[in-house]
Amino acid sequence: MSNEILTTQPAEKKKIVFSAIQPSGTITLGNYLGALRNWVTMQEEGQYNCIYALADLHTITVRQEPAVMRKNILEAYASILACGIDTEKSVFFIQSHVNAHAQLAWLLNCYTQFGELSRMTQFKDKSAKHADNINAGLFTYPCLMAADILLYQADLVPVGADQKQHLELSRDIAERFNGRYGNVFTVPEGFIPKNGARVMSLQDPTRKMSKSDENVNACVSLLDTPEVIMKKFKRAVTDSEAKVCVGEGKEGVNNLIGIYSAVTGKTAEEITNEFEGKGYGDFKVAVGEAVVEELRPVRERYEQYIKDKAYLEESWRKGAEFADRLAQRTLAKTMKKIGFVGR
Ligand code: AQP
Repeated sequence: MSNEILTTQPAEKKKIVFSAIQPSGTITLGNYLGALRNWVTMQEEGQYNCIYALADLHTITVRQEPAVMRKNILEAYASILACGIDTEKSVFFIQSHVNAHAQLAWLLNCYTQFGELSRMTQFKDKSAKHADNINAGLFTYPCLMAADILLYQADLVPVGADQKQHLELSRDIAERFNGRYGNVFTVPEGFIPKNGARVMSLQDPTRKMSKSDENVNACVSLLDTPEVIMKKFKRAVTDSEAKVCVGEGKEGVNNLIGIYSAVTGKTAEEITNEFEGKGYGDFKVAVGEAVVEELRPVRERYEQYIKDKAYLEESWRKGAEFADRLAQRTLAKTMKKIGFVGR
């Protein structure tokens, strides 16, 4: 499909979907159920031209150990292939391999106001969390995200609730730029993917499950062994009511029901009926087993990919070459409009 984006006439063009994920730790069950599984669905439905990126430039807004960062990038790339991203059907590349991201981000910095960036709630949250390192990158992160999206003239961007504000800013930047220079950027629409589950921490179910959570029991990784997955679910925080049903003040159980539902396709009502008269022990085992089976093929494919460095390199090179051609077109047009003189 890749060449289709470059060669087809506008009228025949499929909509372009862009999405990215940060290699800021081992990919979690939350990333999988909330994002990656939908990436694969969109790829397989064939309705869109899908462009997916591993957003490594974004990760350095928080300090990274070089060796750990390299390992995370490699593992995340292999994990995403293992989830089912097929480089014959989707463009899948590593952000730092395409220079245009950093270049367009600089340009967009100059078309974004200090006040707009100051209002971003993620900036406020992350500055509170990393008070010793409130760097300029953390502040201008939304401009890099806007560059990621606008470079590919993306029509659609699947977003979780926490990224809505950033997408709105990308739209504002695009509209402002187009207003001044004519039609340069496609103004992207956000959409909430169907079946996009939000997975919460197993230890503090009022917070979302995150790769960078320091509590290893809070988060199920795609690469956890079945034994580890079972152990984490058995330790998951619940409540004292001992009734498997959705309810207020039952965040832990609500989360487990959400996960079980996302994996098995059963509704919350069906799940409540299934566990009528049974305790949380049985329920947690059932959720753990369902997740183990869901992730088993992913982990098996991951073991193959991670051993095959040559294949990984070939895939990301192909992805970067293709992404680069698309990105350069937008970058060149943007620079010309602003008034730069070409080489
Ligand atoms: N818990 C979650 N439930 C559902 N979806 C989730 N996503 C992340 N966590 C959950 C979705 O995964 C995609 C990629 O996210 P990201 O890596 O760009 O950043 P993030 O949302 O900040 O992910 P993490 O795991 O929480 O990373 P850290 O710990 O580094 O901040 C997005 O589509 C996101 O919605």
